[in-house]
Amino acid sequence: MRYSNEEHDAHARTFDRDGMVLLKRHFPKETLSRWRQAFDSILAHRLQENATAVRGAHRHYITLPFAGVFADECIFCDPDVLAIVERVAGEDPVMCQLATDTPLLGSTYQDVHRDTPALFDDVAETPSFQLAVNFPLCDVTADNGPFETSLGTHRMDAEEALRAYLAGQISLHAIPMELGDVMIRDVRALHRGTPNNTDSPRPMVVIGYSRSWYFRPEVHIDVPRDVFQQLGPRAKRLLRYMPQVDDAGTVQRGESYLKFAY
Ligand SMILES: O=C(O)CCC(=O)C(=O)O
Repeated sequence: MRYSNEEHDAHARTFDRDGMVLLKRHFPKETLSRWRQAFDSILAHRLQENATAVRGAHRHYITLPFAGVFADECIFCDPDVLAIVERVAGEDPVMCQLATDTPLLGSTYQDVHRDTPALFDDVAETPSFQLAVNFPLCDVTADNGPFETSLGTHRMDAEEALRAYLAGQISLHAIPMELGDVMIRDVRALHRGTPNNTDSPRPMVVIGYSRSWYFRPEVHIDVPRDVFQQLGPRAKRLLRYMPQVDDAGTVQRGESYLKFAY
C-alpha cells in the first residue's frame, strides 16, 4: 500500500469533486511492458479477424483474456485502488470488465459522451455506482490520443451537462499519462477519445468495478476455473458474479459490448 488512510480519503474527495483521480506512477512499468507484449499479439489477431468492438474510425475495444499476465491480482486487487473504489462506490464492489480501448493511426475525435445512463430518469445526482480504472500500456502524450474529460459533470443531469458543454461553460481536459499512471473515474463524466496521430497503437486498459448490487449485462469476464482456484480471497470475492469457464477463452470470437455512449 503506497498511501495512508488520510491520503485515500483525500483522493476520494478529489474524485467526488472532479469525477476522477489520477495516481501517478502507480503500477510497475515492467509488469505493464509484459501486458503490452501480450496485448500486441491479441490486437493483431483481433484486427485480422474483425473481432473488435469498433468505437469510431480506427478505434477498437477488445476484452482481455483472464489468463496469463492479465490475470494479475497485483493489478486488479491493488490495495490503494480498491481503497479509493470502496470509498466512492461502497464496500464489497464487484469487478465486471477487463478490456482495452485502442485508437490507431487514423482515429478521430469521438463525440463527447458518458459510458452509462443515470440510474434513474429523474434523479441525476446519485452517488457513484460504476467506475472505470484506466491505465495505458504506453506513455500517452498529446500525439497518441490522450483521453479527454470534463471535471465535475459526473453527478449532473446528462442533458444539462451536454448543454453546458456545447455552450462552452464546461471544458474538456486532455489527460497525458505515463506508463504506470492510473486513473479512477466515474463513467458518467462527459469525455471522449481523441486521435492517435502516431503509427503506434495506444492501448488503455479498463477495469470495471461496480457497486456490490449493480449488474451490467453488457460486459463480463470469463474466468477459467483453474485460474480462479489460484486467486486469493479478495480476488475471488471481486469476481464472485463472473462466469467460470473451462478454458482461458484466448480465442474470443468478438465483443458483445456494443452500445457504449449515452
Ligand atoms: O480510449 C479513449 O481515450 C476513450 C474511449 C472512450 O471513451 C470510449 O470508447 O467510450
